[in-house]
Amino acid sequence: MGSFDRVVRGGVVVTGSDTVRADVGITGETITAIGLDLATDGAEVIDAGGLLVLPGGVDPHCHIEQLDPDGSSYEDSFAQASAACFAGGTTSVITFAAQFKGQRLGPVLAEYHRRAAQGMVDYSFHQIINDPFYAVVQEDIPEVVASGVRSLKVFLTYDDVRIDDRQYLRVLAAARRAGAIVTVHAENYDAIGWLTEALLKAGMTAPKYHAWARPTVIEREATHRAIALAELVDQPIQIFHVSGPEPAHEIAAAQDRGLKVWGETCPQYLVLDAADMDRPGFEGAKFVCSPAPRGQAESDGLWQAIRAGTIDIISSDHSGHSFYKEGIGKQRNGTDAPFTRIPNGVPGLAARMPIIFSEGVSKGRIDLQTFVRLTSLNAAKLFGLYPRKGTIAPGADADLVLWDPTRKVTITNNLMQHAIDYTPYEGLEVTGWPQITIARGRVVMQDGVVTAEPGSAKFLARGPYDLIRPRGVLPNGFDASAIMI
Ligand code: DUC
Ligand code: ZN
Ligand code: ZN
Repeated sequence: MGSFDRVVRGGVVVTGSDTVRADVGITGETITAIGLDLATDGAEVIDAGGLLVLPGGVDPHCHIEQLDPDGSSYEDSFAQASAACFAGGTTSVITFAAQFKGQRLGPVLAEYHRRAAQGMVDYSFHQIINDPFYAVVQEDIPEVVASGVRSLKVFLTYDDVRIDDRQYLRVLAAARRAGAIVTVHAENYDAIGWLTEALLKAGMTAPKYHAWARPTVIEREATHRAIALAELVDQPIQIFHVSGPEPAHEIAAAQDRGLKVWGETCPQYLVLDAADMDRPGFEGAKFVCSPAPRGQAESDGLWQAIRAGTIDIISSDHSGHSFYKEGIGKQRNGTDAPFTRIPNGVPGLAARMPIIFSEGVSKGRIDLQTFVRLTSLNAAKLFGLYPRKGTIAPGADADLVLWDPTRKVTITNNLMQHAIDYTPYEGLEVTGWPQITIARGRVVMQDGVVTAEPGSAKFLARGPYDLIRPRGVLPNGFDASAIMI
């Protein structure tokens, strides 16, 4: 009897730092060896000849079964979303537990745990803070963080969920005390409101005006402010879904000054365009998300920011709203709805890695190691999942994706395996496709067939880690966060 349960044999192993020809030995749920010609006696051999062996993807920003204030939820169940993840090579997600006004966090988080445990993909949460009242800040945030949810998410815009600058400061301070990172949706609430009112008064209500209501400048301003206030509190933050070079420059400037500020972008800002929202009829609603997709110059600028390392994570921001179903999803308010009443977001769990591989590696914009850093390693590091996730190393979870770098695929919705009835990437041709996904040692997807058992997901509790420790640099050396609740 050999020492491995499974051996992935004959592939090219890629991590965030290396590309080597090697076998991977798996014992139980764990990688136990990497080397040439590992003994295979008694082991199941998984042939990786001609394939790349990559760490399973980590998607650190996706909305799954998220509840709306009216009690309805985003369409994908955790089980369906897990299938979509595995189909696209992703084996871990960080999704959201959403607090609404007046709610304590304990029961909110418990409900999302209950839901997520029914899926197959390993998960953690960002705790959304919509209402940082005293008990939430004083008692709940420390408890949530101690339970392993080591990131808080805030919106600086959206009517029902935004927090103002003073509230943002309270959340930053609470995160600093508890040892969590804060992730930020950065757009200027009042400027969007002002522009929106003008557009509606002028009768400009079609989906394409969604982009007019939130031009880049309002994202740049909010990014600048989010960073400045985080500097004031000395609290590490990540700016979510950066849509172009202007907000990316704000992040680069902060990084140049040594601040702990990170940025992510998403495939929609690399391959979609504001013009997509101007398709005939209601079709443009398929592409309505926030920030809005922009144009070629912005996606070129984003690739530059990615190559420079300013943007070091690409998430999906998967937000499933079907397009064709009457009365729900994008049609919730009818097909004549003004842009203000179209649910925001695009689905993308399964499309994320193939699009980034194709647009990045296959088109020569980035190398293989950068692809791994963008799609798994950096998210695992920033959010405290490393080295269990995000790499191929002895002791890491055996989460692997066996990737065919030459396979050409035209993206269609049936390949996405989500509950949503469309993909904004329909018809996009990609080179490079996941052939086998292995999650904690089990083959969970082969040739598009997902075989994982619902209920096999594990919660990924995240303990304290150095990367998100505050720098200890405060204006005047005065730590207001130690005083202000
Ligand atoms: N924007 C978000 O901030 N979240 C979900 C979807 C979207 O478009
Ligand atoms: Zn957002
Ligand atoms: Zn989001």
